[in-house]
Amino acid sequence: MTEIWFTERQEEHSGLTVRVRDVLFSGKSKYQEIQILDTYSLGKVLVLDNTYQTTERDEAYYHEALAHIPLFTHPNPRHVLVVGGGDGGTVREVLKHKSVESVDLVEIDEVVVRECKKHMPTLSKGFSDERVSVIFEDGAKYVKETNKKYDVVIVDSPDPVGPAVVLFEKEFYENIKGILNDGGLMVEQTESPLFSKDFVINIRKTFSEVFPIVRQYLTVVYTYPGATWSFTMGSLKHDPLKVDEEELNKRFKGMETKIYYPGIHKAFFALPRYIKEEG
Ligand code: AG3
Repeated sequence: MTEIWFTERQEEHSGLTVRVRDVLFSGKSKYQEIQILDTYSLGKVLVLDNTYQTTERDEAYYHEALAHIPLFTHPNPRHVLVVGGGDGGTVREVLKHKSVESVDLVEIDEVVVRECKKHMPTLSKGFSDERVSVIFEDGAKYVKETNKKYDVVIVDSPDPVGPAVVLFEKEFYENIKGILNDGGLMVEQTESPLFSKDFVINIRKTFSEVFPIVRQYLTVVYTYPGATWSFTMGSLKHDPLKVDEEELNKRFKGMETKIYYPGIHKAFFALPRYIKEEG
């Protein structure tokens, strides 16, 4: 029998390859090529424009870091905006917080949401929660034009190529700052420090031009380039390194997670020397 293998070329001379059991969806939307693959070793996998977006096997390392670090840094997150993240993994984690009253997900591509609802229910199950509204729009345009305000904004973006480049620019962060409530904060996935060291350092500088408190933290995602993955947080008031662990323990009680627990919160912010702030 012919074997099917999928490779994401992650650098010029290397990539990550996985054996495919079945192609559950393959198509082209207005915005991108979309594949949902059933694989032998990673479970179901969402691929956009030939890059791994999320896999059942390692998605918790990414989505829990992206959602719980900002939500537990904010003392009482009630209104949350998620930009991107059409697979639903981030929304699923946000909904675990009892304080959260509304989650708006702004995703440009309806087809991603439709197909993930169909094929990846372990990620997309949160979409049926009544606190969630899905808005199909360009995220950069939404944050510029909306009159709504949020406590926490989470940017679950793709790589900074093509139309996604604007999601990594100062103007975008200024617009997000403009829709934050007092004491609000934002976080964005900011790529691989191993493969894109200068990008990670530069994005920290861009955030610093907009937010008084800027912190970066890391997780591990086997299928992303370099496997070490960074996030950047911009905050108006609350510092993730000053959270009160006892307070977090109270809020965390009964929450089901794979990676996150209050005792690990500050440890996420330990950075290796090559990307650490000088001084
Ligand atoms: N968004 C970030 C994916 C970046 C992966 N890059 C790559 N494979 N080259 C993931 C969305 C998950 N909700």
